[in-house]
Formats: sequence, structure tokens, C-alpha cells
Amino acid sequence: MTNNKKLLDWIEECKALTCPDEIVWITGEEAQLEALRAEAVSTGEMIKLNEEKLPGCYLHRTAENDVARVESRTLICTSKKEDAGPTNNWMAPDEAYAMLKDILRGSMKGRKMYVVPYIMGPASSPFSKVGIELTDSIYVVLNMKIMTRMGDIALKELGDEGDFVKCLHGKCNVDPEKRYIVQFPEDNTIWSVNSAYGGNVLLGKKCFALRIASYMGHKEGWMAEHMLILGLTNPKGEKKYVAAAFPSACGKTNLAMLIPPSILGDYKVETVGDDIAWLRVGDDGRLWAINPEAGFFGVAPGTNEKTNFNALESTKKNTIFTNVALCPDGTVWWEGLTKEPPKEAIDWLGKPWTPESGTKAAHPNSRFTAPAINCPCISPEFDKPQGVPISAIIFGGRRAKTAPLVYQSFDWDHGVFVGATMASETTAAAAGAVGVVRRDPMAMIPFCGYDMADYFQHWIDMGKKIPNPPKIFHVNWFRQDENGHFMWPGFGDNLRVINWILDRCDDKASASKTAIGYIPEPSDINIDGLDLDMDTLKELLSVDKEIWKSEIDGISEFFAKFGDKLPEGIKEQLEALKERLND
Ligand code: GTP
Ligand code: SPV
Ligand code: MN
Repeated sequence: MTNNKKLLDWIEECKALTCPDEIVWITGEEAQLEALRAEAVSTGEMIKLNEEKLPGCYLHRTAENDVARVESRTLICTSKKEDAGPTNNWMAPDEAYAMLKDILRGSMKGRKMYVVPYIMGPASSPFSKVGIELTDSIYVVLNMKIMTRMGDIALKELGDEGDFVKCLHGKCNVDPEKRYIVQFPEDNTIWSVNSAYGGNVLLGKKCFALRIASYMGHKEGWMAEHMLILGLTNPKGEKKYVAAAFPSACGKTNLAMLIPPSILGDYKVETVGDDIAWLRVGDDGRLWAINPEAGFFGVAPGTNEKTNFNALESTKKNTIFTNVALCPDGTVWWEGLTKEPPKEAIDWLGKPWTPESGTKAAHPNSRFTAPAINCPCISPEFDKPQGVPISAIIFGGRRAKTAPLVYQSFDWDHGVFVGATMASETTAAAAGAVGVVRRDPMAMIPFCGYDMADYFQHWIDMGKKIPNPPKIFHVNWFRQDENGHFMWPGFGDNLRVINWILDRCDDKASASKTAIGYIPEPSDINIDGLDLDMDTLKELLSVDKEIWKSEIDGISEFFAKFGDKLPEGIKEQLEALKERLND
């Protein structure tokens, strides 16, 4: 297995604390995984789906109280409180370890502890990092197999002396009152207890690849971001990559694998990543990105053949579904999959359901865990150790009003301000109210592992280190008319907007300068073949100065949290925006 003493010692410590009956090293080999699947089916932890229609696919139902990330119980434990910043929950590391030890003590009695070695990033990439997750959940093991490069490959990468992120997950009794997702950035450590749901327990994902990695990136001069990575080849054969940060359940997976509308000609779209990007300055002075993940943990509801064909295709084999509905023929269903719901099904709670039930068959945050290699448009660069060069960074959110369809920042520093002032309506991806506008800078408010004021400064500093930086944009696919209908068709048609963005990167498209940034002329966006008139497009591209003046209040209130730590560069941008709005 391994001679890595740090690893062996740490496993002994965790064993002494949690007292599992047995320790099982996960090698990543198919025979071992197949035995685990069979065991999970025998205990009811997973349901085997129709082998003909969905080969290698399983359904898992979480506890009713355990269906999304819980931000209120997510802690950043740095020795100094101010290092976690005003937007994170903080606890002193000693206190947090003591509290969690009380919860974890003996919690794996009668259970097995699985040792899951994994790499975030392609094997042998200078970007990549190793993590080890100890868990008492087969669901976690099988999901980690899909989401990461997992097993012996990771032990090899680790070597005898290598360092790793120490991830300990105990599902305990899935008690929501004792649920904690805790990051110790100074110790490269993550402890998660009393949950068995995706983002809380697949510790390579948000906990490591964003919270711990953003802390590492701040120290080491790189960036860990909540971004998809997308490759686009235009009809002339010119290829570019863009990265886009939207908050949870705001369209990253969809944009990452969109189907080009044929009206734009022979466009090719390739997915490098759908949720997380690690970015570094390359020797050529551009910003390069890898996707540290190996699979998609995607939102099921709303995914269908029309909205996201490639995601749906990705889920047709070797996929784990969480909290979707089960059909009588052993297939799955969720709201929005088909126009006609099934006549009967078993809902996400395991109860009989019909369309007349008046409840949702699938949970709004139900998910699929699908291997990236299943995706018909996965990029040939997906596994490349050096990643891909990024031409544009796109921020975005769900805003019924305020934000236009698209605008471009004046320069990098203004782009950082655009990211720092992002806001979006909350979604079911996190526990709590849905549809409430909240500030979510760079879509990182739940995921930044240190003081967000320092994070803004890090963005500004990175700009100075990138000789040829990406251009920065903001999009909003979710603007609504007075009847509450989305004004923009979205999905594949978003490429019409991306097309303008790519042309701007080559200085090929026109724009008009407004108070908030460069906005396309309506004629710059191709709406041929859409059921959308010029007036609606004009409305989508309009900037209402009065609404933006009130937006300033929301921004100022949010920035006030950071007190003196708010970077000068950000303050200057805010003053400049105020002036432009008053002009
Ligand atoms: P996380 O995995 O939580 O980070 O979410 P995500 O950002 O990848 O969001 P995803 O692409 O899964 O989309 C979330 C929801 O938004 C789904 O129900 C989609 O159908 C819907 N959606 C995505 N893109 C669009 C769009 O362009 N327009 C509209 N109206 N809805 C969209
Ligand atoms: C998100 O909430 O942004 C997700 C799902 O991508 S989770 O893994 O739960 O964080
Ligand atoms: Mn996400």
C-alpha cells in the first residue's frame, strides 16, 4: 500500500478516535468497487437501477434533513479569528477539534473505515494535489471514485514522503444538530460529521478544492475558483477557453456543455470542467486552468434533452443518482426531465408518488454523479497536466432585475470589482431560504477559506502577475419580465452571448461604454431564429441608473463588513462607479 509514515500515523490516530471494526484500503480496482456496490445494495444504502436502460447506475436517498450544503454549520478554523474573515463561521482550532472529537469518538464501532486516496487534478500535473479521505460511508467511496482520480494511482502520486490533505468523514447518526463541516486550513485538515450528502462529505470537492485550496493559492500565488472551464472553437477554427463563476445552481454545468445553436455556424464546444478551476500564471504570461475533478456532481432538476443533452448523456451509465424519483421500470425521473411526468413513481423520500400528489418527486437539489469521460463533449485537454489557457473570465448570477444580459469590465481591476460585487438569488443547493438576493463575490461566499478582503486583494495582486490576463465579463441569463418570465432563452442560446465575448477578446466586436462597463449594441448579439424581439433584447441590455444607484447601497453595506481591510483598489472602483452613475 504505502510506506508514507505521515499517512500511516494519521490513520492510526483516526482509528484510535473512531474505533472502526475494520480498515479497508480502497485501491480503485473494479472488483473491489463492485463488491462495495453489492454491499450497499444489500443494506439498502443504494438501489440498483435498470441494468439495460441505465447500466452501472444506482440511486441513493439521503436523510430528509440532509439534502444540501449547510453553510451555517460550515466552519473555517484558523488560529486567529480575523484570518477567517467576516463572511465565514469561525471557531478556534482547539475548540473545534475537541468538539468534533466528542462527536467522532467511537462513532465507527460496528462499521468499516475506508481509506480513500485521491488526486485533485490530473496525475503528474504540477497543479495537482493529493488528499486522503477516511470515511465510514460506501456512498462516499463510490462517489469519490467518480469525482476524483482515486485509489492506488493517488498513493503512487503521494510517494513515501509526500504531503496530503487529511480528510476525516464520519456520518455518525446524521444528526442535523451535530452536523459540522470543518476546515482547518493551517493544518491541511477537513473534518465532516453527521452528514451523508454530497457537498458536505465528498471532501475533495468544495472543502478541499475550494476552501483549503483557496487558502493554499493565496499563500502560493495561484487561484482556486468556483468556475467551469469551457473550450470553444468558432467556425473559422479558432479555439479559445473561458472560465465562468456562477453561484451554486446558477448554470455552470449547463454552460460547460452547451449545444451550439446551428445559426452560429459550425461551432464546437468542449467541456474541461463544470464546477471548479485551479488557475496559475503560465510561462507564456497567460492564465492557465485545470479542472481538479474527474466527474460531475450536477443538479438533476431542469436537466433534459433540450436544456443539457450532454449532461443527460453523461448520466446514462455508471452514474449515482441522489434524491431523484424512482420509476416502476427501474429508471429515474426528476422535475423537468420530460414534459409528461410518470404516472407513478417513488419519490425522493421513498414514498409512492403520482402527479396528483402535489409534491415534488425529486428533491430540488437532487443530483447525479457522473464520470466526466461519459460526456460526449469532454475536452481532449481534460486530462492535460498543464491545463488550458484562459481568454475570458465570466462572472454571473441570478438577477431578476439590475444586471444586464452581458457587460465587459473596463480592465482587470474593474473586473475584480465586478466579481466582488456579484449578487444572486439563493437556490436549493444550500439549506435555507430560496430566491433571496445575496452578495456572492466570485460565487465564492460559501467557499473562500480565508478573509474575503484578502481574497479580493489576492485577485488584484494576481492581475499584476499575469502579463496577458483574461478579459473579465458579467452575464445574467435570468432577467425576468413583469410577469416573472425569463426574458432570455438561455441554455444553448447563451453561446450567442459568449460569441460576443470571444469577439471582444480579439477586439473584433463593438460595444458602448456605460456606467457599469462595456455593453454590446443590440445588433452585436445574433438573435436570428429566436422568439425574441429587438425591444426585448434592448431591455435585456439596458442599464437602469436608478436601480444601479440603489445597488450601490447593497454593495456598500456588504463591503462595510470588511471594515479597514477592504482593499483600496476595491474602494476606488466603488467611488468611480458612483461618479459614473451620477454623470
Ligand atoms: P452547482 O452544481 O450547484 O454549482 O450548479 P451549476 O452552477 O452547475 O448549475 P446548473 O448548470 O446545474 O443549473 C442549475 C439550474 O439552473 C438547472 O435547473 C438548470 O436547468 C437551470 N439553468 C441553467 N442554465 C440556465 C439558463 O441559461 N437559463 C435558465 N432559465 N435556467 C438555466
Ligand atoms: C454547489 O453547491 O455549488 C455544488 C454542489 O456544486 S456541492 O457539491 O454540494 O457543493
Ligand atoms: Mn458548485
